[in-house]
Amino acid sequence: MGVNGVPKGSVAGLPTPPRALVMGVLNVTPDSFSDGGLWLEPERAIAHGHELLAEGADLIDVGGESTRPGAARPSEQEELRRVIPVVRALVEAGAQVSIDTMRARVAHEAIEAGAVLVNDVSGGLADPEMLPMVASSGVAYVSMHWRGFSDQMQSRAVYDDVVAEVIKGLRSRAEAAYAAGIPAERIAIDPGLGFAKTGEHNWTLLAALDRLTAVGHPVLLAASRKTFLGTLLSDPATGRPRRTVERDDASVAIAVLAARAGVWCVRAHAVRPTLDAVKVAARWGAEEAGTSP
Ligand code: PMM
Repeated sequence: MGVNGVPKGSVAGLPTPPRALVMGVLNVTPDSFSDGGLWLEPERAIAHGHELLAEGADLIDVGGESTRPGAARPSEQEELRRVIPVVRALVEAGAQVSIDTMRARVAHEAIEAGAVLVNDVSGGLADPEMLPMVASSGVAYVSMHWRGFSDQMQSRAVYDDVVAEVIKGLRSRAEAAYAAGIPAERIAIDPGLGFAKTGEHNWTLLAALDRLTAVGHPVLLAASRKTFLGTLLSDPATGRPRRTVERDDASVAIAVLAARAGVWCVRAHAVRPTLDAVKVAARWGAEEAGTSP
């Protein structure tokens, strides 16, 4: 585990504050599970991106494909139409933009528009062109643990030992990334909470974050507003899951615990409270370590 509250590792080419980074979520989709449809028009998406930037997001993660369980894929043309104007406008506004895509062509055009990070939830498995394209572009890469597209992933949530199998999968995809020419210092890993994982699997992985940070790449964690939090917070009277937009306090709690465990970056819908929380975790850890300002 890293020093409490201080991220374990950094990714070449990205900001390095002495705390976990906060990646703001900007889904330009009709159907993402928490904010789908809200920012589908480019102007609205750009305006929301400006809000995330003003709240202090270190990175803004622009995505045009919903990965909610069961979601259908948009065409490549449609994905490009959704994301490229948004990436361009936010880069012009001074943001560090991450492109959340499984398609090499979308990633390539986003990089041309100024994106500095490719966030590939398939770890390079969905598009054989992705790893070589990222290698030649020189940007940073997030490789997430993945077991297939959204229409099939829930049936693949079967593990004997979820932590060991996720770590094995992440190591094997990191090796594929090195083999394609992406330098190790540009790669972060992500256990992919909710992707071919039940809520129980997610909690098991969270409790084992120290084993993930020991793999040797900075760890990104994306728990914000996910279904397992809705289940945890379900109404005791009706059993109904907590609504997505009312899961931010729990998401912030996860962010602070993840920061304590040495996670490099947390992906969040509610940027301002998440940033406050990781600052608290870092200050607290510095006090413990005797390195406070
Ligand atoms: N989850 C979603 C989208 N992109 N990217 C990474 N690296 N890790 C994730 O777990 C992840 C992701 C789905 O959540 P959303 O609908 O709130 O964007």
